[in-house]
Amino acid sequence: MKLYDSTRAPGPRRVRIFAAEKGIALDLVPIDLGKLEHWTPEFTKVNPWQGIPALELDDGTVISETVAICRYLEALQPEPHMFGRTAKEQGVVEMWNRRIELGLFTHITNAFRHAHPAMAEREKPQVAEWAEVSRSRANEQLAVLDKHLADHEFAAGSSYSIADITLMVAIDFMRLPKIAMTEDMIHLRRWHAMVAARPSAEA
Ligand SMILES: N[C@@H](CCC(=O)N[C@@H](CS)C(=O)NCC(=O)O)C(=O)O
Repeated sequence: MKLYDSTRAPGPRRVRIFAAEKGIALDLVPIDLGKLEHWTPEFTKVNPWQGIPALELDDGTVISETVAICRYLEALQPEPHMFGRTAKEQGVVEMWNRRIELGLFTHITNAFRHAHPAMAEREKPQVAEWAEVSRSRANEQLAVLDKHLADHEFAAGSSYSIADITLMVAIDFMRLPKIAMTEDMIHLRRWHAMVAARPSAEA
């Protein structure tokens, strides 16, 4: 299995961490987004959506979309469960993963994409106001998540899951648009230190 990857992009990092938690080895194929390698005709054949991550299976099938790739890996190797085991766990993990991806991660990436000069070529048009709105939405969500983590060890349910990966990668990516956890977000900080200490965080 080949993972089209970039060490700088948050999406592929989610997949690398997910695979590392399961002990699944992936052949990494670097794609340089800065050089627009994802816009080349060769890569467009791999993924017409021109984004990474994309996972190419040995039979040539390509699965793109971060969560779809993670679901495929989960089906291939269910242990350790990262999308929940019981119906209730699966519902809770899905809820938090979507809340974090749609409610936080997307705002963080838009705060970066719509403001940073390095993204001008790739995000047309860049809308500065959109970046500012995204930044304030992200800050609101961080406060909500801090409250949630006051009485929850993990982002979703009682064990580590894809929701923790999505949240950690989103928070680590905040350094680019210069968004930060405030000092008083002690629960989010406690949780972040815990998940960042897992060996998979280095993947
Ligand atoms: N919905 C897709 C989004 C894929 C995506 O946008 N990936 C980013 C990197 S994290 C990318 O390839 N961006 C291309 C660009 O910035 O031009 C997913 O969840 O995998």
